[in-house]
Amino acid sequence: MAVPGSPGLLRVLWLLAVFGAVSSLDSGMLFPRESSSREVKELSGLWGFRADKSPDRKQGFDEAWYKRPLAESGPVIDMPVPASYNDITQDPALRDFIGWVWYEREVVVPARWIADKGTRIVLRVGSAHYYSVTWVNGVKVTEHKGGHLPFEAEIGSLLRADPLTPCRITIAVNNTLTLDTLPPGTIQHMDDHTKYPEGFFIQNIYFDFFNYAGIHRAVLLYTTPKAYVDDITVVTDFSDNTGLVKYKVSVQGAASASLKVTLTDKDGHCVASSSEPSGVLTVVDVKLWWPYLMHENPAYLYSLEVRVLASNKGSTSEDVYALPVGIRTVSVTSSQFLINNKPFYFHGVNKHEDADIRGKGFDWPLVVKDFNLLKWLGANSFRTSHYPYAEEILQMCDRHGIVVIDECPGVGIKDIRSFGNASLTHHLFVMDELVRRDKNHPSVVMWSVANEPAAEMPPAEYYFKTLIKHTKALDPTRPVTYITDSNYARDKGAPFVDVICVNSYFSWYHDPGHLEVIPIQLSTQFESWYGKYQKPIIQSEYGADAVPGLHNDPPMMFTEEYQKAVLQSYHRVFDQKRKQYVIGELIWNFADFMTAQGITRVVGNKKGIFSRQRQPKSTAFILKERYWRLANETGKLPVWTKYPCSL
Ligand code: GCB
Repeated sequence: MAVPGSPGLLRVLWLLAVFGAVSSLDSGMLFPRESSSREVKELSGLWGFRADKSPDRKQGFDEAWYKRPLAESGPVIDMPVPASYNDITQDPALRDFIGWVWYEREVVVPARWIADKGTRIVLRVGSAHYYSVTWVNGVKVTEHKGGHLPFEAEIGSLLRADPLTPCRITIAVNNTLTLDTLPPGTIQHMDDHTKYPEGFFIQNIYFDFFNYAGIHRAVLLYTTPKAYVDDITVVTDFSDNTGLVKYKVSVQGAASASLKVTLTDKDGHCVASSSEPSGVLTVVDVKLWWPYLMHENPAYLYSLEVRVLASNKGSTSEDVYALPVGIRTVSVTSSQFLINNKPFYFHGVNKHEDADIRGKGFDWPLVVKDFNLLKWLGANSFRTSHYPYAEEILQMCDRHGIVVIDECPGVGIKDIRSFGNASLTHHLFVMDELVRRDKNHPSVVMWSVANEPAAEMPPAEYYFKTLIKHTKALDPTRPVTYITDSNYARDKGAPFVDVICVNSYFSWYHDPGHLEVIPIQLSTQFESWYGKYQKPIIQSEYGADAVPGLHNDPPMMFTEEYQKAVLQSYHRVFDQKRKQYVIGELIWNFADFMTAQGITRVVGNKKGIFSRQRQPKSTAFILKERYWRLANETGKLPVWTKYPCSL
């Protein structure tokens, strides 16, 4: 975290000190961007698809479906990528499928990519849920455990070995969750044949969203020269009017290389440059990155262009990569969250990547619609409940000034066996992957390592101490938290977090129907947590289900009136406590979303203030009114907001 108020030299020393830690991840995962030296070919569209419905789900591996075109080993259907496969067909068995599914696509690779041996050709999968194995022309190129995060493989030499064969990409994806996956789950076989058919089994999950599966984000081929920018890490700070951009560039594949690093402002003017692979760039008259509604000119981004000129055996090549950079600091006191040394109050939402038909598949129209709704609402922040969102979404946050609590998929850690070594090792690895991917986003201000784990269990203490320490070592510039729903006195991990994030559902899961308990229970909640830890608190979830269009007055559960009354009751308490140590409120949820079927869910969770189709319920207007009032009180509205019709 930044050290508010320290003098310039100390700041540079501090930046140098934290930097070793931030850059300790050994290989990069830069977002693929086109440049004069890089090309990107998106493989979105229709892929061939088959679910392996064999009893043990292993037929595809036993018969090596990846060796030949998929259509030669059985029937194949069209499957859009990116999309979850679950809601695409009319087949309930595919909607609820557990096990391996197979995707295949033949790609025409530009001949010049193949011909030029100085070109690296990289296959990248934005995310596939949960476990994936990838082959190119029948040769395995990579395996990856975990949804929500990208993975890639260099496939140039493979393609060049047989340049006349078309490039056939096969990806097998398995959505089975076990005790040491993130999120965890268990498979339960039902062997009582008086009750269940032969081979019947279910996937138990301990989280409240549909376990959508498939290839959820874009699959790409991209190129770089042989000598390329593998990673860039940026940490920013400022002192008075001077911005500091500490950077480190890692280059791969070059025997010798020279480098040019240029920081340009929005108008394309160079504001600082260097020819060193690491250093601190100084920006005079810095324009800081501010959150939406905190400044008249929010989300200011510079561009850090890195050029690598390499020579290899007499030939030279150049690689160019441009990274958007927002200069800002984040820090936490015992009662405040500071961005650029000014108190920041989170008035935002929790979201899901979730929509009709496409499930968790990335979809630009949905992303842009959601950002328009966030801005309309006057929300300045969201939490990526309960897993990392697509990088394109974080880029939108950088560009629009929406502040992000970036959460890893540590949701539903409820079974004591999920606190074991295998789970912890995987959890630490996922944090490595997440920090490596998202470390340079100015919008990301805090890491959340988990949601509502069974934090009262004895092993939780070691587990969270280790996990939080590890995350802070990866990135000492951002606070770390996890989201709790346990009691302040029993929570074993709370001593290690920087900010207390509490979820509570008074008058819903407890004392259902009794709105009158909210003021007292919520005040007690805040006072107990603050009394014990003296750390700032975010109400990281609160809300109530409302079936859109269902009304009753006096309010009854599941009606829009009840949802409204719950929110208003919470808000009254927030208004008392935000003057003290409550630093934010995030509604559960932005929009209705799909869940597993169950007796408490009527075609999904209905705690959205928007329907799943993004239409407002009455509460959206309540929240809009509140968020704009909060923004008026705590921030500075951008000039264009004076003309509300432009929203
Ligand atoms: C929670 C969970 C969230 C659920 C929500 C609910 O505490 O964090 O994943 O969807 O409650 O509506 O039950």
